[in-house]
Amino acid sequence: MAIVRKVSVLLLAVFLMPVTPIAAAGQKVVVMECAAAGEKQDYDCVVELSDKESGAAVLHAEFRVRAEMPSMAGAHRAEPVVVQEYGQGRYGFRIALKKYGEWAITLDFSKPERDRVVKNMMFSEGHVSLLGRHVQGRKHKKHSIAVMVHDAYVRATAPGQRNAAAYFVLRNNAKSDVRLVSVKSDVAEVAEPHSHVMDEGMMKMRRVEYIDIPAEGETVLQPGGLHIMLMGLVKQLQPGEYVSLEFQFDNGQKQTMRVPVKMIVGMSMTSGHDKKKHKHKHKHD
Ligand SMILES: [Cu+2]
Repeated sequence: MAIVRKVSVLLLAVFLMPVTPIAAAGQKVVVMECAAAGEKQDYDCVVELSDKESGAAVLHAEFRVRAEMPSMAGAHRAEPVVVQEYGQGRYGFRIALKKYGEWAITLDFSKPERDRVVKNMMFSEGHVSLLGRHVQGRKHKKHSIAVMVHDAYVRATAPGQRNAAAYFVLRNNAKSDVRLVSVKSDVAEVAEPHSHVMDEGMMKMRRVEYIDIPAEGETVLQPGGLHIMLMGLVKQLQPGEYVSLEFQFDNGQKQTMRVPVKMIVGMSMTSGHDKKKHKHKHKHD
């Protein structure tokens, strides 16, 4: 159990509120930042885990997240949410709070060890602040998480298939537009952004140079629309596996994520693929 002392309500006029590290009962330091994710009371939170002694990032942790309002004695709860590993000790999740006010966010860890961390945070319109002790001297990384990647997955492939597609939601919490300029993957020779366009009554895929995410907005990559084409796969992608995707944004943000491979039923990945207009540097079949 983390010790959370209520000292003061910090109402800071920043959109992204960096939050103080709280040492868990285990061997790790947990830092959490949350930012409003849209019109509703949805919040995007990023958790950074590091080893208490060495400071090294804690990888492949597993935990569940739930939230409740301490003042309402169980009356207001947020559903447990899925946590996505971003790599480098960072994890993200979106939580839907139904009310503004003080919420206790509970992280229940099953890996690397059983552990529970509770953070009490004040969510009000446009602001998120920590209720608890303030640790001086921590370098605030206010813009480190301008863009958050959600619900990412890669489509599973059949044996011999050379291409796959990755889909996700890009949320931009910054007050200016951000551009996704490149993607790399450990399982593909080339990863490039594509869009689907209607051409002479046919749906075709086209390479695009970048993907824009509007200020305080979202861009959705989904089947039939924008996607990241993974070309020249080095192996078959099977459901349950993970691939690594590295994102580079034009604001300098770089992020590596472990993304699950999923079997997608329905529209074939290669449907409408215009091989003549698709100029790839490598051969693909
Ligand atoms: Cu494509």
